[in-house]
Amino acid sequence: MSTAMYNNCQNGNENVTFLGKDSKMPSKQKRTGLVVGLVLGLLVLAAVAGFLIWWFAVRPNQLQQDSVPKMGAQRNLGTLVFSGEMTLVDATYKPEYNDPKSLEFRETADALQDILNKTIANDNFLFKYYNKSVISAFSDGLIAYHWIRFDIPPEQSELIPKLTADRVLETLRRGVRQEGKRSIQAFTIINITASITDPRMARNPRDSECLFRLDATSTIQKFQSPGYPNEHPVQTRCQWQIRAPEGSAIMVKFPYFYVQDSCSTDYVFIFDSLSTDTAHAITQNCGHRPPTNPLEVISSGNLMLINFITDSTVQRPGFDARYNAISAITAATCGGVLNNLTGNFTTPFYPSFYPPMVDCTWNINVPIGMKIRVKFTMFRLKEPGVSIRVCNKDYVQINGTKYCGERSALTLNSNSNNMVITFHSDSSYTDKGFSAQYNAYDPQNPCPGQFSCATGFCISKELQCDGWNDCGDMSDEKKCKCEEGHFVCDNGICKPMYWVCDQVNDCGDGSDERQCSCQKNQFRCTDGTCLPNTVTCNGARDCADGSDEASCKESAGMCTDFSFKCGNDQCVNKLNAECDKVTDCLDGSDEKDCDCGERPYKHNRIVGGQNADVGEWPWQVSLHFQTSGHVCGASIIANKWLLSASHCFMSEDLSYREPGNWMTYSGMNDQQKEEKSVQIRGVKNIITHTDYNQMTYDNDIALLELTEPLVFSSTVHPVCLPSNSHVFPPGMPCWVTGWGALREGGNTATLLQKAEVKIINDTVCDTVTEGQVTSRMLCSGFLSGGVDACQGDSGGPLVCLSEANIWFQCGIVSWGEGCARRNKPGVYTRLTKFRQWIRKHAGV
Ligand SMILES: *[C@@H]1O[C@H](CO)[C@@H](O)[C@H](O)[C@H]1NC(C)=O
Ligand SMILES: *[C@@H]1O[C@H](CO)[C@@H](O)[C@H](O)[C@H]1NC(C)=O
Ligand SMILES: *[C@@H]1O[C@H](CO)[C@@H](O)[C@H](O)[C@H]1NC(C)=O
Ligand SMILES: *[C@@H]1O[C@H](CO)[C@@H](O)[C@H](O)[C@H]1NC(C)=O
Ligand SMILES: *[C@@H]1O[C@H](CO)[C@@H](O)[C@H](O)[C@H]1NC(C)=O
Ligand SMILES: *[C@@H]1O[C@H](CO)[C@@H](O)[C@H](O)[C@H]1NC(C)=O
Ligand SMILES: *[C@@H]1O[C@H](CO)[C@@H](O)[C@H](O)[C@H]1NC(C)=O
Ligand SMILES: [Ca+2]
Ligand SMILES: [Ca+2]
Repeated sequence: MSTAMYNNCQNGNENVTFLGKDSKMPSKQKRTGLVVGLVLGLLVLAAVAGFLIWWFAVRPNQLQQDSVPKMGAQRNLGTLVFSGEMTLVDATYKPEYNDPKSLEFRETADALQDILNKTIANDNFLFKYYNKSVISAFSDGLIAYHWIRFDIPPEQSELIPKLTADRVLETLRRGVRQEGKRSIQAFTIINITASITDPRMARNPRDSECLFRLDATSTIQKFQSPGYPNEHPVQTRCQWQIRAPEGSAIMVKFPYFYVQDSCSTDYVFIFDSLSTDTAHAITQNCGHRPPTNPLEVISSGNLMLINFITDSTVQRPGFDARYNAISAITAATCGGVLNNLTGNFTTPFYPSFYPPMVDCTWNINVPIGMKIRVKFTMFRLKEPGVSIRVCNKDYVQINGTKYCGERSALTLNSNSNNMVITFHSDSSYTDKGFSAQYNAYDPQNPCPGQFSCATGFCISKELQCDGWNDCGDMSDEKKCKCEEGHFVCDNGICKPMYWVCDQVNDCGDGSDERQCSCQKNQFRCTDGTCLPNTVTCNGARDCADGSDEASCKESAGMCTDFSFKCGNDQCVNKLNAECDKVTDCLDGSDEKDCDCGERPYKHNRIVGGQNADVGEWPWQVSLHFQTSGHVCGASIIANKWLLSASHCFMSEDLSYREPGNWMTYSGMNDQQKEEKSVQIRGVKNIITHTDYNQMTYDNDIALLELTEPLVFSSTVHPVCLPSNSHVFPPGMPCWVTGWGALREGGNTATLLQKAEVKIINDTVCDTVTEGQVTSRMLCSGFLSGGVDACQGDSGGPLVCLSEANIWFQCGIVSWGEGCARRNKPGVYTRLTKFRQWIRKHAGV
């Protein structure tokens, strides 16, 4: 048995990530392709030495995503607990074994504990640290579930790595059979297992509280965490053993799930067994799950163990659960022959987690001469510590290639009229699985009336050569005739000249950035100047903007434009030092007021498409004017303060300046639904910027003071404000949200919309807006059109995810020419210029 890894969400968020290498989002919309191109571009650029800002700002997110989960949860370092099971060959199961208080349980458990005692006593090394062995349950088979505890004194902590599961298992295997035979009540013990477990899950049924034994039947029953729906107690150690009749499997659904968002201290850990053996782990979860993504798991057999562990002083409501027995045959039946020209198929019980230990085969057959295209609309087979390059645990296999992990836009084509798709899940860790659609097509004419992408997608003919990567692999943008004033990439793609040398690989092959970088031994300042490498971190300001000293520990105390200025006037030379979860200022002021920028609901990912999920952008506010409904957006920066744009209020019509004419809606997703979670507040005071210029939109910022404070919740939460030294580098992917018109001249949206855009280099921004931007504005968008903020988004936030997984507001939607017009970016109020102004007027 290898070292256990039982903490699969150690960094809090369950993969709230930007598009990473293997997690490109599915999306039907125009922008997707460019996003993919952009990501590729960013990745290529990461390799370019000297591209300092991007390197620091973005790369660590991607590293984090790939990192292997570490062992967490072992809080009391000197205590090691190993749990597992053993088979008692010649003993028979009795119903009394279900009850730890019964004589049968006590006698058999004592005899086995004695056997384990003696077995460990034969090993001098283990015995020195041995505390005890406990039999925690029995099940039919006859299987006994055990755990064994060792305590290593702090002064010998160097021995901890030596006391491994392998070491314990070796001793058990060698001795337990013999001791079993010698025992007064003799047992033949085989197939003993042991894996390291969090000591907090090691419970003795004979003297512990909060242990429950549930019998699942076909009728749905429920159980809840202690204290639900109010806060659970601190230091909760609860266990639910669920059994179902033979031939059944168990389904458990959590309609409500809210545990602190830090899996190493607080979690729910579910096993496909009655012991906490990682070889039978199903999933470990923490955080607050949105109703759109409930946790629902299924066992492979008729046993399940659910642990609820909390430590922290932070108390949450816990969970509400439903359980029932289903037929084990149903649970493991999947796959089949698909003969229709089109159809759908999913992993068993999708969108619940699939059960452990299932194998499915789908055999798709279509008429001879046709081929098959399969598109996975959802694909999530993630397991802790598994590399998506090997897929050695759960996988989908098609024509000899295994797929696992989380993927988007996975589309595969057959070579013939037949396609075989297999799915395998092993004995531990399950996930949501996949949902796929297939259809047959004529290889002579794969996309009747449409353009056929190299990936097999069919797209409308107009989308070919329109500057957008609609296919996802750029195949619709190759072999195009470039317009005048466009740059021809080496791969044949056309790009506006402005994109050349803007530090973003827009072509996808790097050809637009090739002639621009500094020489090998040179450093590139953020303003593009090339200087010798030796200027970095030499304590002198060589780049005009000081970027050569921006991230240098050595330049302590030196103040540049990039330094974070602490409350005590100390300068920290570290990029974006505020709220990065590391205290840099001696007075701690960089990590003060950082309860912002996190999403209370844990989303699987930034869901593809344009509709936002509930709680995905908890700082977004809708401003309603009189009876007109939604007019502008705003963002929450404190419980009594919203941030918006001056131009929403500084209209010729003076009634827009009247606070009493406005109503604010926080925690809203759907404009037409009366959502319970929405908090409606009036406006007490509107503070617009005195230098706001109606002609140029300069200083387009406003503060709204609410009549009553907001109560922060899973759907109402503030965003972080950047300090004036905060850097949002060109090319950085950010998100703009609002209920604005989806298309130019179109209606406003009912559901909150989101769009991924990238920060545009100031020089480029100035050029394309013909000099209309001031230093208090910034541009973002895709210059070739498509996604952008539109009417009705005004005042709404442009937010970017920091390296420390915190959302900072970077801009306020201000203006743009039309929306989504080619070569016309959106223009935003540059928030870093207004940090002092906000502090002065709102005290935030
Ligand atoms: C097993 O050993 C522990 C300590 O070594 C002791 O406290 C316990 O009573 C023993 N159990 C049995 C059943 O002998
Ligand atoms: C086992 O640990 C408990 C709790 O720390 C302690 O009270 C007990 O004496 C220990 N038993 C042995 C045999 O070490
Ligand atoms: C013991 O384990 C082996 C190998 O995993 C398995 O084939 C066998 O069926 C097990 N025996 C019992 C009685 O469960
Ligand atoms: C195939 O199509 C027929 C009729 O359209 C439908 O009744 C049947 O359920 C479909 N079969 C599958 C496997 O989807
Ligand atoms: C497959 O699913 C899609 C999307 O959910 C649906 O529109 C389509 O009708 C389904 N096709 C079949 C054959 O069930
Ligand atoms: C399956 O793989 C083989 C070799 O890896 C390849 O030649 C063949 O074209 C593939 N077939 C399909 C249907 O993709
Ligand atoms: C912006 O792009 C221009 C070329 O389009 C380039 O010369 C300049 O250095 C870039 N500026 C930054 C800050 O990257
Ligand atoms: Ca698995
Ligand atoms: Ca220097």
